[in-house]
Amino acid sequence: MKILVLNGPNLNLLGEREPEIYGAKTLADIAADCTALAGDLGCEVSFEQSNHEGGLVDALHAARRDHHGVIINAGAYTHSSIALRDAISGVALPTVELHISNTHARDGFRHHSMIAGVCLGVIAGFGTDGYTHALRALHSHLSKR
Ligand code: CA2
Repeated sequence: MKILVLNGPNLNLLGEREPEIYGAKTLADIAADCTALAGDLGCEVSFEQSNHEGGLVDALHAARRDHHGVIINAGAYTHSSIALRDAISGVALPTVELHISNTHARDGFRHHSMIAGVCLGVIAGFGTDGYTHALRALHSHLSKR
């Protein structure tokens, strides 16, 4: 079982800015946490980050070939990208939408997700621990299929 953890715009800055919202961990720290958990669960994870909408679409298309599921923190594209919604729906891999912050407790423009309707489920508000929560949830889902 192979799972892609895909991160969108500005998430490469994790651990450097706004720790009060996004915590102190870097994307590399999160990748290490997920890799350790994947070892325990007996699955494999790969990680990608892009600041570009098309880069995220390309990564989803590539995942179709050899991955079984996706965890996506699409960053601000969550709230705007029909292209990303179409890619998630088109690739048809079980996908978990993940947010570090509780987007519903923030600005009104963060309350709507363009992608939630084509995702298996949504995890938001648990800080960077949300990545391992999402991995457990997706692994459990895929194990039942
Ligand atoms: O809570 C999340 O995970 C978000 O997806 C983060 C996005 C935001 O646009 C979404 O509404 C919710 C923003 C990511 C920005 O990441 C930064 C990390 C460190 C410093 C500055 C930005």
